[in-house]
Amino acid sequence: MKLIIKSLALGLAIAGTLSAAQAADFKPRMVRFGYGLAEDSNQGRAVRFFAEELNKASGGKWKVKTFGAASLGSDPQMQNALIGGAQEIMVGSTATLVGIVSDFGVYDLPFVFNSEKEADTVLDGPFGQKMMDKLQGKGMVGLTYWENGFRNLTNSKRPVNKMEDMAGIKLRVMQNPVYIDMFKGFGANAVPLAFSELFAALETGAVDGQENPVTTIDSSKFYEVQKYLTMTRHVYSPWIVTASKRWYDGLTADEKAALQKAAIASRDFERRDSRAASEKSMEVLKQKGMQINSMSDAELNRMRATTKPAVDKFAAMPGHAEVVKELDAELAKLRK
Ligand code: TF8
Repeated sequence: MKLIIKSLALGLAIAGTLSAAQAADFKPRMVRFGYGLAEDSNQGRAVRFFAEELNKASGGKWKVKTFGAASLGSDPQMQNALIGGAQEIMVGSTATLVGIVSDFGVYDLPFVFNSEKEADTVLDGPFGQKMMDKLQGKGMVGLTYWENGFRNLTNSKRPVNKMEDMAGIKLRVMQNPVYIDMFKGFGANAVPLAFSELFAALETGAVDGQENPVTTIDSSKFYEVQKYLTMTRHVYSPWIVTASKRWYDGLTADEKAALQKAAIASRDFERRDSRAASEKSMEVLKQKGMQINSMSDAELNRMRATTKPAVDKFAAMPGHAEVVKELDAELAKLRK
């Protein structure tokens, strides 16, 4: 008996010297982490970083598998898989969440953020957290925001130097009413479509154009099917990493803490990586033969004025006026 106790004590002493990861309360789990962009993209790199952090933190007990290029489905399909518990983690555009929590459309209001720094401060602060908390009642848990980036316009028809140049262009937009209203206001023919169908739609000419940050235009090889790029920066688009609430609720406290820690580390990695990639992508797009132009401030101001009905329409929906006011207040604090 004494011997058993002695060897138990010895066992515990050895366990004590093992890494914190092995001592922490992790259960063996298979975790599916899905995303929509190409594997070779800023999104893919950050997903792999996140997965690696979790695998390490769990001492190998978690097997986090990554699934790129919408192989688990488009953003809305993955959201439903999270809610139903058929998938554990995803990252996608906040804009595609409006079918679940319509308040998320606030981030898509045109020309809201002036800089990446403003976006970081608001998203990582109480406003961003409050928005994430709204997902809990719908079966999802918001973990962190990553940068997708300022969105710019591409098309295969003509250079867009002024708003009128968008007239009649069949433009793919995300499945989100703010984008549909905004681009209709600009005179384009806005067509909502899942990102996973976008390349084919551009290639076949089903649509003439689209809008996304330069990193995505590069990683999705849109330069193969788009000639003109206009630096409109009309919306700052965040990505959001979310988990299935059903799954999350079954995690141990140690697992939840590790998930949170890895989320923050991935955020810092992703933003640094995306910002560096953005500069490189501009060079790639030029080199691939895209014709790139900027828009004058006067023209951008004219566009902004044109979006007023779209903004008013969003604000008139239940609860939205309050959300817009809260975001404006956060931004006012930063700008004074
Ligand atoms: C879009 C978005 C996408 C993201 C990505 C699939 O245009 O910007 O790039 O939702 O996660 O649909």
